[in-house]
Amino acid sequence: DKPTLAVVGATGAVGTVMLELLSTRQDVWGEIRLIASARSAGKKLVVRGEEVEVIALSEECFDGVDVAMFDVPDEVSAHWAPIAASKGAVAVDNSGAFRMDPEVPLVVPEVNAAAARVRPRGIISNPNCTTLTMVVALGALHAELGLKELVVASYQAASGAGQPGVDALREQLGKVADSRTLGTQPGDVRRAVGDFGPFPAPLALNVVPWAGSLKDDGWSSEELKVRNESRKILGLPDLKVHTTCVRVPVITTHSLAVHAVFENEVSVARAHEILDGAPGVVLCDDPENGEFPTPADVVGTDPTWVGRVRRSIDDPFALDMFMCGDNLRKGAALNTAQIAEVVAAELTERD
Ligand code: 11C
Repeated sequence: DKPTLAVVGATGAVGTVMLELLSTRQDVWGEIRLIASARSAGKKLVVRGEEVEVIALSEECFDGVDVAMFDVPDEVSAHWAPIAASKGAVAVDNSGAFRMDPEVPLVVPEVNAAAARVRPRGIISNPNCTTLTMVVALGALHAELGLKELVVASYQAASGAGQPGVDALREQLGKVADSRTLGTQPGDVRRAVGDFGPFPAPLALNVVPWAGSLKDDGWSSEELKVRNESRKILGLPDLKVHTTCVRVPVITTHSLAVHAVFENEVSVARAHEILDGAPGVVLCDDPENGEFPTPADVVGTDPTWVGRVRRSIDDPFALDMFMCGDNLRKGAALNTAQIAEVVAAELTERD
């Protein structure tokens, strides 16, 4: 029998993309059970071309479930993922609740699929979308060249802050679109926009050097996640990572400027060769013809796109690159689905 899948958070921004994905990927699942808060119970959603009624989250929801995906806030996952695991399901969690727990593997199938097999708590974590925008390409480069240090600046889309982020950006863009003067005087955009939504400054006609919550010494939670999660996924606990996370007025698809220092001398030709052959990566690097990834072109696609690959002028051991990835697909729903499929294959193999 094919394994039973539960999708917890089926009605949210990531859940919606998940249902689309499950309808297009190879069908490894028997029953797919859709779970959400009591408010959404009774709604009918389409998955694999069939209408399925959403049921309210409860302990009984997990009866007979083999794999339970969680696309919900940290506190909801923190409470419910262990309950799903205690009922025999493997929980695949897209929140930040368990990522740095040493007893929970943090998995990106192209990089460390085997880690998914060792899960003492019955929980597997899915990384943060900003980490996921670079780690597949960096994993491929690391395997050949040995990664030593990263300097990263992110350009993060509004949908990283969920539907309220997207709504706020669209509303702000509406307020500034017709003006021929806004953006020329200090504070004029701030006053015109009024409500910043989930962002600490206007996002329309602006960039905002902030994502997440304030942590020690002025770091944002997002910057610490990029550092700590990259170290764990790549198995490099001492990797030096310097990150600045920035929000930009893009709806969906995160981008990163990455300076990566390696153990070995690098060349653009060798980097191209590695990236071109790496599963889950598309090399798009022909600046002479104006070809490089941009979020507007990458949105809605699965791979990590890499372009602007240059050898550092001042360090023959370092590359500078630009990467884009859809934060709702590989950054969230797709990687979660891929992990769940790795588990499904393991369960099927065992039977
Ligand atoms: C953002 N990356 O763009 C965040 C959203 O740890 O899963 C995802 C937060 C997380 O704001």
